[in-house]
Amino acid sequence: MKLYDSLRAPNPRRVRWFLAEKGVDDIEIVDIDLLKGAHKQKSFLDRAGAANVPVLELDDGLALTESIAICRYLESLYPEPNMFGRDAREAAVIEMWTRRVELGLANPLMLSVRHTHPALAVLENQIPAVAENHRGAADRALQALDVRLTDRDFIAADRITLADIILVCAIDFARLVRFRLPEDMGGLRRWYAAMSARPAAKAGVTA
Ligand SMILES: N[C@@H](CCC(=O)N[C@@H](CS)C(=O)NCC(=O)O)C(=O)O
Repeated sequence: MKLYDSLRAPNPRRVRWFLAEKGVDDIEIVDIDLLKGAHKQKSFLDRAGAANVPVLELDDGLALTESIAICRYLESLYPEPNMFGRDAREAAVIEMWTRRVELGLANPLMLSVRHTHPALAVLENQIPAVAENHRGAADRALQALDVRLTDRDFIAADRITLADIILVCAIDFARLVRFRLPEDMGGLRRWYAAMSARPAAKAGVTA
């Protein structure tokens, strides 16, 4: 297997973090320079079928894109520690929170960065109003998550799951545009400090 990755990009980092939690370190990593357009080259597109990362290329040539699909496949290969749910009920709750975090927060935050940060102008036709609109949506979603985390250590279960990984990667990416968790969001700030202290937090970031 090969994992096509890009340092500093939030979606590949989800996969790197997920693998680190599972102690998997023997998958070949191929760095793709997004800012130089390496993902738009024919050789990459022929292989991956989509101009984005992460891509997990299996030994039979199948290219999996979408970070959540990749993590689900990796969970089947490396089931412990479990991060997608041990039974139907738990899996449904984890999926519910994973989608809430992805759609309500990670996607809006990512768009607010892409439409703002000067270095990302090569990837995005930047429209300041889009950034502002999505930033507002992200702020509202953060409030709900802060309430959820008031008396919990993790978003969806009694242990780290993909929902936590998606959220922390989104928050860290938004630091590029000086995003910080508001001082009064005690639940989220406590959770964020604990997530950032995990050894896996170093996965997929530059030194
Ligand atoms: N929903 C996809 C999103 C993948 C994605 O947008 N990746 C970004 C990097 S974080 C990318 O490759 N962008 C290339 C571009 O914008 O041209 C996933 O979760 O894997």
